[in-house]
Amino acid sequence: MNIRMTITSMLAAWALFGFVPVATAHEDEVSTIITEEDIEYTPEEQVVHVGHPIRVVNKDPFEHKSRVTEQLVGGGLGHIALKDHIDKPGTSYTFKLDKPGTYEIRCLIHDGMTATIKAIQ
Ligand SMILES: [Cu+2]
Repeated sequence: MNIRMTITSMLAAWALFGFVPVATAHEDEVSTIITEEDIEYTPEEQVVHVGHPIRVVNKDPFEHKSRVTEQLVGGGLGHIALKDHIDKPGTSYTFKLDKPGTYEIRCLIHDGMTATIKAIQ
């Protein structure tokens, strides 16, 4: 893939999902890992700092579709921090939470596949 195609596909990803997937060796060292395996997110609960890279790794041999949504203190759902990312088998991607709060990561394909991410300052 040449540089122009790379930039074009990154811009397309940004337009679709509101973020640019990042995958560098350096980030692997500092990312918090959430694994998708056997139709479960592991760990079920995770605390991260705001702005800290969270890497989602799909170890299942099939797709997941992840949405990360803020859970409001009084109940209900707030803003969507990660919109319906297609997690291809054997791939990973990174996202960040920009605002403190409690978030739910949910697979839109597999009912009951959820985990909690708490973002602190
Ligand atoms: Cu799934």
